[in-house]
Amino acid sequence: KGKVKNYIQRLIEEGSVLHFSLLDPDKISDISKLYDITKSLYNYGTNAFLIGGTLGISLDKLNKILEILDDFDIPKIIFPSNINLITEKADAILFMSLLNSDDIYYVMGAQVAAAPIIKKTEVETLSTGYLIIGNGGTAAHIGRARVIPYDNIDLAVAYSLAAEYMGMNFIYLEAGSGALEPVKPEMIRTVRKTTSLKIITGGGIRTPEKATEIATAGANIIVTGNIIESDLTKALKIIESIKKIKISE
Ligand code: 1GP
Repeated sequence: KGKVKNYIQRLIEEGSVLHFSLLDPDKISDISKLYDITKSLYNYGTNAFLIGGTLGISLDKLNKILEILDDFDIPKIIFPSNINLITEKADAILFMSLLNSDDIYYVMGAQVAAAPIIKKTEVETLSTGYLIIGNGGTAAHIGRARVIPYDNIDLAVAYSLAAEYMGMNFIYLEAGSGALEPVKPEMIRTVRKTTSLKIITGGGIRTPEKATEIATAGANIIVTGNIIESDLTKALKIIESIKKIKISE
């Protein structure tokens, strides 16, 4: 119980910024290459695999991916877009509420439907407030998010504080997969200063420089997805740059 959360907590306490590799089942063009790709990510030190995406995902493909990842002793975490992506093959699930959605289904409905299913498995839940910033891409469209403008730090802080007061552990500041611009460092810095939530961020992070800037601003966990498929060497460089950072508090 609590294994994945403790693992994350320990690394953060040691002063590390974590990197999570997002594998979107719908975007993996050739599953036969997945083992080699994930092995490089693992060897470079990615801290966990996040598996999920908004469109075109089947439980079957998700399970196949999880079987391939079984060789690696880092957590495999489901990043769900809906209730159809729960499987006991994963170690944990980001149990998320899309805080800035106008649709109650994404705020609390899917969670209620999913809870009894999760209870029957050993899958650990990581309580996460999910906040969509900027353009927000497909996730914003499907999730009916009232997106937070990139510069509206006050709104991001207010939502994050609310998430903290409701007892959540993580806040995921999401710019949307493939976003032209990641979440701005200033927003991350301010959320970090004003709340005690662990910050996950992703969406549009494509260079080691951006990743470093975001990590030093105070993100605890950096997620990259698209770049793994489009330019693996770059993705590995991003991991390398994140590994170099040590935060002292
Ligand atoms: C999307 O935050 C993730 O949910 C990652 O985004 O695919 O743009 O890296 P990218």
